[in-house]
Amino acid sequence: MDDTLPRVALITGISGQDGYYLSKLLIEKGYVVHGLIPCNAPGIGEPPGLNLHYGDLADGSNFGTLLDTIKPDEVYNLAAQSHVRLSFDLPIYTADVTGVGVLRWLEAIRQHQQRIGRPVRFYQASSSEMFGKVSTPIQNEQTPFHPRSPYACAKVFGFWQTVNYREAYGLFACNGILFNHESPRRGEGFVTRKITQAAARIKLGLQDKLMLGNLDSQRDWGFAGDYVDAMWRMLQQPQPDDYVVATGETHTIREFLDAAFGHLGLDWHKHVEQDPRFLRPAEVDTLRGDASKAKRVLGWEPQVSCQQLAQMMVEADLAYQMTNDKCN
Ligand code: GDR
Repeated sequence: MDDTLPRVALITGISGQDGYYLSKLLIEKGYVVHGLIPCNAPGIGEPPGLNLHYGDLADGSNFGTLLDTIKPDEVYNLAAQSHVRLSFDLPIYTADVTGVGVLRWLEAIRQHQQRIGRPVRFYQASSSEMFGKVSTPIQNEQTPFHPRSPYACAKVFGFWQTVNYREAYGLFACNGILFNHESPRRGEGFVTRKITQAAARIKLGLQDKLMLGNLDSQRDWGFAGDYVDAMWRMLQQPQPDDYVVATGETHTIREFLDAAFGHLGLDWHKHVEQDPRFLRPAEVDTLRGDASKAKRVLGWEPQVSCQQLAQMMVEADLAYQMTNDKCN
C-alpha cells in the first residue's frame, strides 16, 4: 500500500444512522469515502466528501465492478433490512438482504482480490440479536447464538459466512457484534427514537398518545457515534477477529421512558398505551454485552451513558419539532 495516498472506504447502508456517523469519522481521518445507496433510498443528496453509488444487497451484480473501479482498502457492510419486527412479515426478503447480501459482498471481494491482487478489509455489522434467547446474563464472543427472529437468523448466517471467508480464504474479515446503538439519527421505527420523538411532540402539544409493544424487554443501549469508532478500530488491527461492542449496562423500555419523558418533566404513564401490533411472535427478553475484549484489544470505551443518550435524543427531537412546527 502507498502510504502517501488517502485510504479509500466503501460503506453500504451509508444513508442509515451508522453510515452517517461512520462516514463522518472516516472523512475526518482523511479517507476518500464511497457509499452504496439503494435505488429507493430517501434522498440524502450528495453530501460534501461523499461519493454515492447505486447498489442493493439483494442484487450483487455490480459489486465486482464497483470494487474494481473504487479500489477500496476497507468495505463496511452496514446495509440490511434491520427492523426485527418487520422481519417476521418479510422473512424471505430479510434472509436475502440481511443474510445472503453479506455473502454477495464476501464473494465479490474474494474474486476482486484474485483479479486485482490487492487486499481489502471487510467489516460485517453483526448483531447482539444473534444471542436471542440468552444462555448467560452477560454475553461475550463465546456466548452461543440462539436467534429469535428471521432477522437474527439472517445475521447468524452473515456472521458465519464472514468467519468462513476468513478461515477458508484468509480474507481480512471482522464481525462487530454490536448491541443496540442509538442517536438522534436513529430510524423512527425503533423503540428509543419512537419514544424520544413522541416525548418531544407531547411536550409541544402535537400529540397525546404513544402506542408501544412490550415494555418489559431489556436492552444494552449505547451511542452510535461511539460504536462506529469500534468498527474502524477492528479494521486497523494486525489480525482480523470478532468483537462484542456494548456498554455493559441494561435497561428496560420503562426505564428508557422514565429517562426520556422525565427529562421534559412528563409522566409517560399518562400517555403510553399498549398496542399488540408492536408485539413480536418471539421476543428477545434481555441483552447485556461484555465488551472487555474490545476494550483490551482495540482500546475502545463507550463515552455516553443510557441516561445521557435519552437526553441527547429528546433534545434533538424537541429542537427538530420546534423548527418543524414553525414551518407548518
Ligand atoms: P431491537 O430494537 O429489536 O432490539 O433491534 P427495537 O428498538 O426495534 O426494539 C427494542 C425492544 O423494544 C421493544 N418495543 C418496541 N420496539 C419497536 N421497534 N417499536 C415499539 O413500538 C416497541 N415497543 C416495545 C421490542 O419488542 C424490543 O424488545 C435493534 C435493531 O437496530 C437491529 O437491527 C439491531 O441488530 C439490534 O438493535 C442490535
